[in-house]
Amino acid sequence: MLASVSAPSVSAAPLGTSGPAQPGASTAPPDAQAPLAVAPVRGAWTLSLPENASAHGGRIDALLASSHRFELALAAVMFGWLLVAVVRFRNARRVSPDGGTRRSRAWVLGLALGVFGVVDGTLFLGSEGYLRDVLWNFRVPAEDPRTVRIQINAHQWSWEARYAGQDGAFGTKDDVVTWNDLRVPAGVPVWVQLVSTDVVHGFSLPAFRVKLDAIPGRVNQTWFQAAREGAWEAACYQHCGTSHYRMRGILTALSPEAYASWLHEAGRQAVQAYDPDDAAAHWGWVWRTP
Ligand SMILES: [Cu+2]
Repeated sequence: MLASVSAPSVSAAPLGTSGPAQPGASTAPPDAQAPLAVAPVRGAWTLSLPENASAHGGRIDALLASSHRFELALAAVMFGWLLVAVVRFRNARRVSPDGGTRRSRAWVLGLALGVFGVVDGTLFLGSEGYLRDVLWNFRVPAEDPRTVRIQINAHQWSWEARYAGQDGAFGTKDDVVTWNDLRVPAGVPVWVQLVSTDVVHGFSLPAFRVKLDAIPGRVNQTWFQAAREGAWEAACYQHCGTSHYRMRGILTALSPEAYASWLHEAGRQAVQAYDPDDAAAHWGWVWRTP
């Protein structure tokens, strides 16, 4: 997979101990009996996609929309033809097919190939463009000096996130660690590297059209960019045990200034609370660019 790098030394320790205290962030392991971090969305039944909060999510939505338009058009043509055939030949006695003429077979083959070329060709080109420009294009977060890097450690049943802090280096005293609480600046690339310490989890940001497997023993990565400020769900989409349904967090996109001041204060408190003997708090890996 292009979207992943092999795991260097992932020293994610056994979990269950809290990291350093952060201001305004969930830093303690979630209590299994506590209310959900994010209230379930109770809205009217809808067939539409979740709102799009990503700078690039519109391209995924456009692909889905064109796929649906093709499906609708093909279904309309096929059902229409079926209806015509049933009505027009309702009194026909002959039931065995004659295989058609050469000409009719050529028509069928040509039509099938034409439909395949147009429908699958459009989807292929759209997908390929998205992979090239966005999903696999790590040059964007790598070359943008504002990029926020986050290491996420998935485990039963929460998301533990690590920020490099003010010094920009992971594995130092000012690393900021949060639980089920992702904070990012709006309008800035966010580069996520993801591991799991137990079973396979699925990191999902529905409003950002982001899905990424968290697999024990390897580091997967993706990037996205919040189009605006707000708060959205971060969910696990891979059934991962009895409390899978509780494995939810919240992603908050702040203004760049609010994000910077949060990180500054959280890093300051992390330095104060740093405990060199708390082995469980010192997970992480060397950030590598593919
Ligand atoms: Cu999970």
